[in-house]
Amino acid sequence: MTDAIGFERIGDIAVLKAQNPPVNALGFDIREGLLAGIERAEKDGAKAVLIYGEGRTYFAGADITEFGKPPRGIFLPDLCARIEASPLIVVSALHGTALGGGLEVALASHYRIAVPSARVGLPEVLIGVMPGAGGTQRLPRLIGVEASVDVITSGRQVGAKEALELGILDRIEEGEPREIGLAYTQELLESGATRRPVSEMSAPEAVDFDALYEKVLKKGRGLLAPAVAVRGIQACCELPFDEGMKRERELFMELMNTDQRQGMIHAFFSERAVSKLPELKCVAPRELGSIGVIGGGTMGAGIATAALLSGLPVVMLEMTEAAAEAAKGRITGNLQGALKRGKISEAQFTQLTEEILTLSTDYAALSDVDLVIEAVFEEMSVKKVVFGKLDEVCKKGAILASNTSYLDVNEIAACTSRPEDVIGLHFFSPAHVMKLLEIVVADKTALDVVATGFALGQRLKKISVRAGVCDGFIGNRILSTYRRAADHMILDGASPYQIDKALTDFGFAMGPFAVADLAGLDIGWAMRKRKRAEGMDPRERDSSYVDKMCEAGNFGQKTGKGYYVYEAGKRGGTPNPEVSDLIAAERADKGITPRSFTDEEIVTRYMAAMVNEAAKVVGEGIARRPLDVDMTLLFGYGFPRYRGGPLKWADIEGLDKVLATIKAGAEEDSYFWDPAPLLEKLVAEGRTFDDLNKENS
Ligand code: 3H9
Repeated sequence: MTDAIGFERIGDIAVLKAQNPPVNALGFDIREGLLAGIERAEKDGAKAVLIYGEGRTYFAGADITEFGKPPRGIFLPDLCARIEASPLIVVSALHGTALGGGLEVALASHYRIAVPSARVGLPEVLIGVMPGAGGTQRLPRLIGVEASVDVITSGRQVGAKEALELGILDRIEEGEPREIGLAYTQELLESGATRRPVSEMSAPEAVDFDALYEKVLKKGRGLLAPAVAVRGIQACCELPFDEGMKRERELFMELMNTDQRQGMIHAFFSERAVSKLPELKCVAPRELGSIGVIGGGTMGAGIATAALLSGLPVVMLEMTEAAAEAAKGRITGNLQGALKRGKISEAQFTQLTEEILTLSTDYAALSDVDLVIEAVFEEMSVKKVVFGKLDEVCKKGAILASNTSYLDVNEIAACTSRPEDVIGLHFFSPAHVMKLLEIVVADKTALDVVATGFALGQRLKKISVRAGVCDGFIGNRILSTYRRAADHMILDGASPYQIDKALTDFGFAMGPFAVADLAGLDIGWAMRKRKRAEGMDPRERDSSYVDKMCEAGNFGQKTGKGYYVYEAGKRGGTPNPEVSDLIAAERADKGITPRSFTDEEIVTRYMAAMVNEAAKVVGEGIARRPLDVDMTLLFGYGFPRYRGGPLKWADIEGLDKVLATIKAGAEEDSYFWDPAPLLEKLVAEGRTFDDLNKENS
């Protein structure tokens, strides 16, 4: 027996205790330990076996770190079959999260009891695979096709109460898993209960699985795993149990061999690794009892909403009483949305809006807060005035943060007498919804201030990424390059609609031109004016057709017209025919003969531009690791999760291939200028971005 499973004999019951922290993942040692435990219980003459987990949870699933490595020891599906086939009564007592292979072990047990706080689920599709140890064969036998399709294709966690109602659990009891499990097993033995293998239950009636497959495939927006899992459930209905298990294995292995599985697992581990910085290991964050927000526009109100939802008292500062009222209206509107969706109760709504939110027009109101986030107009001179005032009124040790999306945080810090307390906290709009938070560390920012930024991010349930100071930090800097690639392809002959379609087919939530309409075309217009005033590189290709749209008052969604025309009450828009005319006129003006682009060429160029800039961002230390870039794009820019992020995509695509695209285009177009030295180095050394992640984590 391995140490991962403890064995104890209590009367007629053999107790198998999983002890593989932190989540009792079903790795080699646990699988072998369970097998040995069952065999020993049978040899020892026990009448029943109780399986439970020590620490915070029952088994949270197969050990994902073993995926892609040579198999060792007993396969999980065979272990489940062995547990179910035991002549003893096998009971599982669940607490924490019984997920994936964990729930599959529980389903192979003959009876299941859980504490009320336990959650169960088959979240395999969320890491790009599907249940592979009988989940698609046993669950439908217990709870039917409809409920199984819901649980398996969503990957959601089901609370104990619902699991009991569905029939996944047999009983819920307050207490420790060991104690409630022992009492239940004893009761079963005394009542003369017999083994109850789920595999011997009859399978549910088949439904129209082809239609269901198509429906789930469409809903997955490119993610294959949920739809493939439907085929597993189909096998449950149409084949004998053993045949169904074989089919499940084939489908599982099909998914294991996909790039999507690699992308999803990269995302799973990276979103956990991203906020773990070696330099913060022993650094305690400063106290965070309340925060101030300056500016109650969409961004400031969103930040305040996020803070309030986490229970943090907020002081919102505005310039006038009327502006403060308007800010309160925005925050209240956001919180009403949370109330409607059941995220908060009426009582909480009242508490958040009436008790822990303060509005003021006087800087003195910020004198006692622990951290202030400025979300005022994006102009250095305005920011400097604000930080000068904060320096005067804020208490010693208070953190002064800017929500700037591209301005120099060092310059902002330098206008205070306490640059070590200054940091960038770049939220994404709407800030109470978007998960990304860039934590911009300036030259003099103190480590405990950085740690506090991460603590705030965790409290607000954000994915926090450390970024260095440069124009646009990680995300917006890379965005400006791949946006330029798209703009230049338009000048050369592609249409915005073809580009948007090619990129949404690739998996982006939205194409760049639909995004521009959503953000407001006036933002890019202002940026272009600024760049032109500062003087552009003469080799760079400016385009002005969008300016003409803006001059006519068309700013995208907010005015009803931009690249697309929007009708009130309808989702999405239809292509605006005026845009094609404006583009054609500009090409004619510039003497460009338009050429055609394939969708594949569009994606290749767009992605190569993104990867090249991303590699520069990592090479310059603006992002510490490739995974920091990947998580930025995933959580702030609609990058498809199943591709893992741009640098994971590049690893899978082949860095030499991506570099060749960049080099081929370097003469021709500015978004490919200067192949990133880091990319060239990795290709020369035959290494990948993932190798860098491993070296730096
Ligand atoms: C499966 O079961 C396939 C089978 O059907 C068929 C097989 C043949 N493996 O998230 P946390 C690590 S597929 C390895 O921070 P929380 C995690 O990386 C699996 N490691 O805690 C982290 O490490 P570190 C189906 C795992 O309390 C640490 O544990 N199951 C695994 O916020 C703590 O995790 C799933 O997909 C794993 N399975 O959340 C469940 N799980 O400290 C995936 C976690 O070094 N897991 N780790 O950063 C989760 O959803 C959450 O981790 C859980 C706990 C809800 C369990």
